[in-house]
Amino acid sequence: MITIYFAAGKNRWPSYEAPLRAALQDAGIMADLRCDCPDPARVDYIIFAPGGEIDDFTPFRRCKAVLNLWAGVERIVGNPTLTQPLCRMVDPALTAGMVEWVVGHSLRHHLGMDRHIVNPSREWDATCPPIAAERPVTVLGLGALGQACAKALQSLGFPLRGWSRTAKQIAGLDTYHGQDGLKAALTGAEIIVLLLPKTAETENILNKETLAWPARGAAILNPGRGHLIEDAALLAALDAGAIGHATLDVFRVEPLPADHPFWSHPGVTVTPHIAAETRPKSASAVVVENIRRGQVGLPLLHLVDRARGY
Ligand code: NDP
Ligand code: OXD
Repeated sequence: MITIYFAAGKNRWPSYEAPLRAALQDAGIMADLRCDCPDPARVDYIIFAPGGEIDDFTPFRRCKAVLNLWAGVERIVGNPTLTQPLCRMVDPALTAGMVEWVVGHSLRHHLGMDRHIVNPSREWDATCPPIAAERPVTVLGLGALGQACAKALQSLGFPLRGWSRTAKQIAGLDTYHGQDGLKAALTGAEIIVLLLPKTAETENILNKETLAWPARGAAILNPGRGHLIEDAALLAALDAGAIGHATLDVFRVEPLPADHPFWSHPGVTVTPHIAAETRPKSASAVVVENIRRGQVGLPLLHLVDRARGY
C-alpha cells in the first residue's frame, strides 16, 4: 500500500477524488489516497498545484515524485526545498482545449469576424478575407501545446512557422530556434501564438524591438504566460497600428487588476486564464500512469528539467 497526498487544494479534491480512485483501481495500485496531510515521512507521491498546501517539501523524505496538475511549473520549479523529481501536466483534454481556443481566436482575426458581429451602423462591407493559405502564422513554443496548435492551424491551410529553444524538424512546418532564429520566425507573421513557458530567457520575448518584426496589423494570441510580453511595448505597438489586436489569456498579475489598461484598450481582448484547463478524468489517468511507472522503476513521463526551468 502506497500513500498519495493530494496537496493540490481542497477545492479541487471533490472533482479529483473519484477519477483518481478509479484510475488507481484500473492500474491495480493499492493506495491510501488522501487530501489531509498524512505523516510526511510516509508519503510516496504528492499531487500538487500552485496555491496548494505545500511550500516546504523537506519533510517528504521518501516521496518519489511531485506530480503537478498544471502544465506550467514556474511557481514550483525554483522551490529550493524541492529535491524530489517534478513532473508537469501533459493532459490530452487540456491540449484539446488549447487547440480549440487558439483555432477559434485565430479564425476570429483571420476572418475579421468582429466587423460583422459588432456593426451598429449596418455597414455593408463586402471586403472578403484572404484564404488561410495567404495568412502566415507563427507559433512561439513547439512543445506539447505549441505543436498541437500548429498542426491544427496547418490543417486549415495556414502557412506555419514555429520557434523553439532547440532545433526541430516537424513535417510541414518551417522551424527556427534560439535567439538567432526569432527574427526569421516572426518577420511578416500575421498571427502570432505564444505558447512558451515562463523562464528568465522567455521573459519579455515580445518587446519594443521584436514587436516591430511581424506584419503591420498582426494579431497576437497569448495563452502562454503574461510575462512573455512587455505590457507597455504592446500597448504602444497597438496605438501605433504596428499590432492590430492582442487576445490575451494570461497576465503578469491575475486576476488582471481592474485598472489595467488592457481592460479598456479597443485593441485588446481579455480572456480570464481559461484557454485550457486540466480536466480531472484525463489528468487522473496521466498522474496514475506516472505513479505506476514510479512503482515499477520505469522513467517518469513529463519530467521537468530544473536547470532549464520547464
Ligand atoms: P512544453 O514544455 O511542452 O513546451 C515549451 C516549448 O517552449 C518548447 O518547445 C520549448 O523549446 C520552448 N521554449 C522554452 N524556452 C524557450 C526559449 N528560451 N526559447 C525558445 N523556445 C523556448 O510546454 P507546453 O507546450 O505544455 O505548455 C506551454 C506553456 O503554456 C506552459 O508553460 C504554460 O505557461 C502555458 N499554459 C497555459 C494554459 C492556459 O490556460 N492559458 C494552460 C496550459 C499551459 P524546446 O522544445 O526546444 O524545449
Ligand atoms: C497551466 C495553466 O499551466 O493552466 O496548466 O496555465
